[in-house]
Order: sequence, then C-alpha cells, then structure tokens
Amino acid sequence: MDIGVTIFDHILSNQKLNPGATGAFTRLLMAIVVAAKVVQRDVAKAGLVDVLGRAGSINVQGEEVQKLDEIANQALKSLLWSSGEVCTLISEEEADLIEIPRQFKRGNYLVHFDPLDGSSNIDANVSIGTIFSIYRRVTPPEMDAGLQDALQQGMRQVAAGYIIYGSSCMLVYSTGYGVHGFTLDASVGEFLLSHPSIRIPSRGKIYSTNESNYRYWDEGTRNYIDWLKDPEAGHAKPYTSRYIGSLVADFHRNLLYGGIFLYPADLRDPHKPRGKLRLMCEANPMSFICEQAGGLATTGSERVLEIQPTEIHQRVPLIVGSCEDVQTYQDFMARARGRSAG
Ligand code: P6P
Repeated sequence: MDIGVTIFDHILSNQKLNPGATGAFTRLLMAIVVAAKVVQRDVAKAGLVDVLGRAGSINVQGEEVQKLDEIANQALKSLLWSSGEVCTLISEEEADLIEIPRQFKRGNYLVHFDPLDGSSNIDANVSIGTIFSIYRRVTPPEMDAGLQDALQQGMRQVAAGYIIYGSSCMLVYSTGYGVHGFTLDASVGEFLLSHPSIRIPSRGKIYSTNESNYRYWDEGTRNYIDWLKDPEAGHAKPYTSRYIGSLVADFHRNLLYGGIFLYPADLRDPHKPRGKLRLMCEANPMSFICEQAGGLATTGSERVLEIQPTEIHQRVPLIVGSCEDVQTYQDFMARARGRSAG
C-alpha cells in the first residue's frame, strides 16, 4: 500500500543531494519530528483538562500535571539531547543557553525553539504551534558552545520550520531548498508530504495585525493600514482583516493564501519598544521560510535575516508575507522617514 512520501523519505532524499552528508542533520530533524508527535498527542488531550487535571494540579492518577508549555519544552530538549547532534539549545521558555547533559554526545548544530507558541489560546482550542531554527556551531568542537554560536544572523540558518497543531497537525520546513509541508496521518503515525514546494502568492488580500495597537504605531505603519482599508485606494481586490493571535496560525494561512502579517514596534508597553516577537525563535525562522517561499520579511527598516543579534531573547518588529504587500509597506515606511527627516 502506498502511503505517500513520509517526512523521513523527504529528509533522506535531501541528504543524498549532499555528498558530504554524514546523517547528523537527518538525525537532528527526525528528533524534531518525533517531538512534534509527542506534543501533538498532549495538545490533543488539552480539552480533557477537567478529566486529566489542570497544570499545577494533581490529576486523577495522582500525578502532578505540567503546563503544556513545560511538556513541549521538555519533549524538545530530551529528544534533541538524545539525537547527539546538538552543542546547545535556546528555548523561549528558558532565560539562558541550555547545556547538554554530560551523558549525551555533543554535535555540531544548535537549535532555537519556541516549544508552544500561542499557548494562551489553547483553552479556546485555537491553533498553536512549535517553531524551530537550526544553525551550525561556529566555535571549535572542543570548546563549550556559547553566545558566539547562539547569536548568528538569520541568513545563516541551515533549516527552520514549524508545527501547527490545528484542525490537522502539519509540519512545514525548509533547509534552503524550498518550503515543504507534511500532514500527520495519525492512523499510521507518519507526517506525509501534502504541500510540496510551497510558494506564497506575490500579493494577497489579507492583512493580519492586532489593530488595538494602532495608536502606538509609527506614522508609516498607521498610513499603510489606513491605505489597506481605504475603499478609494483602488485596490484590485479589497483587503480583509484576519487575526488569530497565534503567530504560527496567522503565518501559515498567509503562506498558503497570500497576505501580510504585521507585529510592528509599538509604544504600548515601554518594556517592549522593539515589538513583541522574538528574533531568534519567531522572526528569523518565519522570515527564512517566507523568503524560501518567495516572500519578504522586514522590521520596517531592515531585512530580518540580516540583523546581527545581540541577545538570545531580543525582540524585533516583524512584517512578513507576500513580496508585493511587504514591498508596499516598505514604501510607506520610507516615505514617512523621508517626511520626518524633513
Ligand atoms: P498579541 C502569542 O502570544 C504570540 O507570541 C504570537 O504567537 C502572536 O502572534 C502574538 O503573540 C499575539 O500577540 O499582542 O496580539 O496578543
């Protein structure tokens, strides 16, 4: 029986394209695939908290119930450690670089990840996701990995991807050779190729942003959003607003349908003047994927993938999506800067 192309087949076919490949990268990616299945299993049970117990409580089996974020975080750490292919990990859930316990072999890769992005939505059964971003280490193998390895520009990613836990569980990833989507067939426990070579439409009719921040945005962003909504602007097709409030879900919809997602810098929270989203485990992986699919990703003033990171959890503005939509946004930002420069 032909079940289709599994993600392992797909990763292996990629490996064969690289004569120097040792299988390390394949083992690393497959560890993430297994983690995705573990998280999907637990996320799918989230609706049963009254049966299974809420986080921080003791469940019917008398076990302490962990928050799903903690479960997802631990699943990714454990599986990446046991792959033997990582030299350090950086999780959105943990302040510092995560060391590899002594009993595990160290490898030449490092992974930034957000184990369960959008998890505040889970009680409402809204789609949430896991985001990952993979780099090669830059320090010699005999040294302990450190910030020099962790703080690399997004253009140096060797792979990036996300898992979306929604009406179906999908894994979307790129290793720099296009973007490919796999859907979990729970009956066989395999991610099967369902969206080969994804290309984002050059222009969409969807904009996705939290407009409650409007008054806190810069002039260029406000002008752009006003233009999107202006019936006199002469849009070929009127734009519509769609905002789920879960980055992976908003991004995935735009990747397939076209459109633009905006989380600009806003001055609502003085502690987050550079926007809410994290460069290393949200903006960079999504920007890598979007560019691989033919889209663009900017902060409004620079290409996301060219930012030289200074902190592992630094936040950046993220405007990402269809190339013509993002280009139009950049034009509004340039005009506003021109005006302010006098
Ligand atoms: P806001 C979820 O908390 C998240 O980190 C992203 O998944 C999402 O895009 C964003 O925050 C939503 O933020 O301020 O609109 O609730």
